Amino acid sequence: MAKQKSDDPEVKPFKGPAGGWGSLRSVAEILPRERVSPEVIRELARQNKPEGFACVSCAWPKPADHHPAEFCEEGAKATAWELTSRRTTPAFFEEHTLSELRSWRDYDLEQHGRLTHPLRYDSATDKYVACSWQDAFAEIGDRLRPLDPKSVVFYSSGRMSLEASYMYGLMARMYGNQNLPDSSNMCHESTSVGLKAAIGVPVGTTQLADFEQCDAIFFFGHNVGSNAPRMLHDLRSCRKRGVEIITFNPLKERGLERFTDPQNPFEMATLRETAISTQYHQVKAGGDIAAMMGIAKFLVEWNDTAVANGENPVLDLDFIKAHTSGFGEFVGVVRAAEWVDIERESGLAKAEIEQAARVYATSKAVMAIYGMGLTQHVKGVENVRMVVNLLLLRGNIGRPGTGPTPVRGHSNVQGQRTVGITEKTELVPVDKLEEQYGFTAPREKGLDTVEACRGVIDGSVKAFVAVGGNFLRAVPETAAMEEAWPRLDLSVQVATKLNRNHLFPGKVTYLLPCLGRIEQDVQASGPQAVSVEDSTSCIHGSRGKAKPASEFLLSEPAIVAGIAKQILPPNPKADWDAWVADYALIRDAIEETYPLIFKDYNQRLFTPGGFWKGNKAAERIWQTPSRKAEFLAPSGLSATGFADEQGRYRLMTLRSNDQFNTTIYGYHDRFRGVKGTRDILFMHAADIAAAGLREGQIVALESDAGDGKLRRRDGLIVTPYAIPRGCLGAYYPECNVLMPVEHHAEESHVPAAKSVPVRIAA
Ligand SMILES: Nc1nc2c(c(=O)[nH]1)N[C@H]1C(S)=C(S)[C@@H](COP(=O)(O)OP(=O)(O)OC[C@H]3O[C@@H](n4cnc5c(=O)[nH]c(N)nc54)[C@H](O)[C@@H]3O)O[C@H]1N2
Ligand SMILES: Nc1nc2c(c(=O)[nH]1)N[C@H]1C(S)=C(S)[C@@H](COP(=O)(O)OP(=O)(O)OC[C@H]3O[C@@H](n4cnc5c(=O)[nH]c(N)nc54)[C@H](O)[C@@H]3O)O[C@H]1N2
Ligand SMILES: [Mo]
Repeated sequence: MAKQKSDDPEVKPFKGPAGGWGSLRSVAEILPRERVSPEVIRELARQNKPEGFACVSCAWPKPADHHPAEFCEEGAKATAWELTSRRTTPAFFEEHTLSELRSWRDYDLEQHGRLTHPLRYDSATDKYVACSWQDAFAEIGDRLRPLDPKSVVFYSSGRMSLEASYMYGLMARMYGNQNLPDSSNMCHESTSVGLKAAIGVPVGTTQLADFEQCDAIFFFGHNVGSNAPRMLHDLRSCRKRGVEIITFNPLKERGLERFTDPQNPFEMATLRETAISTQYHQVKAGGDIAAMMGIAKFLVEWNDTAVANGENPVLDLDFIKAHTSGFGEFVGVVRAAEWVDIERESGLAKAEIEQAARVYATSKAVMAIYGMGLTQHVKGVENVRMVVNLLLLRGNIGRPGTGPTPVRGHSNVQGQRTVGITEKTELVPVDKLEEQYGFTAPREKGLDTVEACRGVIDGSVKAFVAVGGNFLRAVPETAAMEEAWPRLDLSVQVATKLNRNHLFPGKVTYLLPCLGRIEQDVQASGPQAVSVEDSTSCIHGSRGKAKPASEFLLSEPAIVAGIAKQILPPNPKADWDAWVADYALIRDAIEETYPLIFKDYNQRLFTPGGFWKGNKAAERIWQTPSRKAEFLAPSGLSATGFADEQGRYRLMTLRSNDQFNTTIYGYHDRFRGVKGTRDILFMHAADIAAAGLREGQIVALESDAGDGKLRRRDGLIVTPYAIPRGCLGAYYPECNVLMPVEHHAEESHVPAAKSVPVRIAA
């Protein structure tokens, strides 16, 4: 087995741009590493194009007028990862016990290749053994039927198609629960909660066309160069038009600094770069509310002056009057905020904030783009609402070139929510489902990710079914979770590759291999297509054409149906077999449940650029209780949820440029200059000195949650880095062991992964 070398780690500033030759070189290295066939090259040409397949990496929209190659370095890695020629067969499991595999790194587990057979865990030998699909479904059914539905969790990770997601959510409700946590619970749930309360929709209001009409972009807490690189094309076009891009990020992320378009031969040949951010503010982790409060303070002040002088107001007072509520109270809070507090909490000087405010005040159309840097905080929902407050001040929602633009994570994470993967009754048309399928749907709120973790630890969760993802690795408190997992009566994991979650069996355990989205999915009626929803609410068809990794794989819809038929009484209205035979029938069922969003679903499936599901807030129709857009003042200036203390740091857990969530593609983080290791602790040079440490020293982090529980991560290399004082950076998921389950966003329960209170131990 090929183990990538992780010795000789090296950290040295990276001088190149995002994209550019480094990106092409990286793609050229991946393809041989995965030992891919020429087929992969063919598939890359179909990626993100009409009639092609929707990339399995990020959720950035796929434009109608696409580039010759509509994929990025990260998308190429994801495709190669799925189409690798490597295989993890039953013979592999004959040679390795789970105890042994638990000592392997995440990288080595997945790098071994695609799972090929359904597997059952045999506790006598501590090994997985091949089994038949029939036996697997039968025993899963036997175990699930007698359980109290409330004690069973149905997790999914956000790449499952709309079709499979709809079936999965329906199955859970017919079985008797809404315990449907998904990766969104760890990701943009703060957006879903915050935007819903403020503007009446749980999603962003913008589309790709808005990039052509904005004149400023405010960019918070998203690492575009690594995590949504195709957006760099949109940002670059904006810069060419002179759009101001004002970035707030504790780290200087290369993709936000400069970019060379690998698709542009002239730029590549001449090493031309486009500077992306026109202002770069290294805000403290958790300091965005304060920074935005500072901007709002300038705007209010300038508005006062303008109005007093009889000039045009700086705030859009007509919009505020006609469309919003809560303005007076919000402005009261803004006026009361003190500059010393704003500067301390944001880590930015008043003059710096003034620069940003000046651009905001003089721009006609502003978009606000953001990611995990805002959502994954104790006050993550307040962060999101503060973005809305800022936009509302100048009517920057519901006009061309304006609006909140959350950058979603997984390729269909937003879509899963659209078709019923949610623990919240109010997000699902339960009455409609009851009528359509003739059953009584549960109304009791289901378990989200944090509650599911609590349930696994306290033993109230008895069975866990996961379609995709790596729950045990992605969640907080990984040590306690791994310890508790074997107490489950049943653990079922549907996956494409072996990951750490699979190494922790329950009393009965199945590991079921499925087709990936790039692979051809042939059912009784012929080859099938599926669909996904992107970050801008556009729905795209996706057709896999690659040869499946093994003849024993089933599709996700087929696996969901296989379980559903075992645990539910026959119901002619939910014909699982007919759905699996022809996915167009699942889409008809989805259209019946959601007639407005999915009108003419099958006919519109392959609309170039996708078909838009619509957005009331974008039309300035506010589906809030007050029927207005809500100014909602934050409860304080810091998003961290804990007080600063001597020796306590704010740890941000980060993705590298060489991973997709818990999937580690490699040990380089090119843009941050890290080579050959992930055991890095990014720290300000002055903090290193003040703590009596030195560069390269190996230290441990301990959680400083104040609950008396020891959580520790050893072996981190102290690395001086341009990061605000008092803040630390280290990689996810290796540092999840430091995160208490209870350290989460207050209203959305998103684990607060961007400000974990820690101390440094020698
Ligand atoms: N290649 C690749 N693509 C991906 C993923 C991947 O792992 N690899 N993951 C996918 C998923 S599921 C998601 S959710 C997205 C994640 O994409 P991002 O939203 O970019 O998430 P992170 O990589 O966690 O990086 C968060 C960024 O926020 C900054 N940050 C941290 N704390 C703060 C703060 O308090 N304030 C501000 N202003 N900034 C802060 C960090 O420096 C970093 O630049 O990407 C998706 N796309
Ligand atoms: N500390 C910290 N924790 C975090 C975060 C953070 O920034 N910091 N980010 C959070 C976020 S934003 C997210 S979204 C979660 C991610 O949490 P998850 O979505 O649970 O994790 P992934 O790493 O995306 O899942 C990878 C696994 O999915 C399986 N897989 C891949 N493709 C397919 C497929 O087509 N079908 C099926 N069935 N399985 C497939 C593979 O077996 C692979 O091992 O992590 C969260 N956790
Ligand atoms: Mo995510």
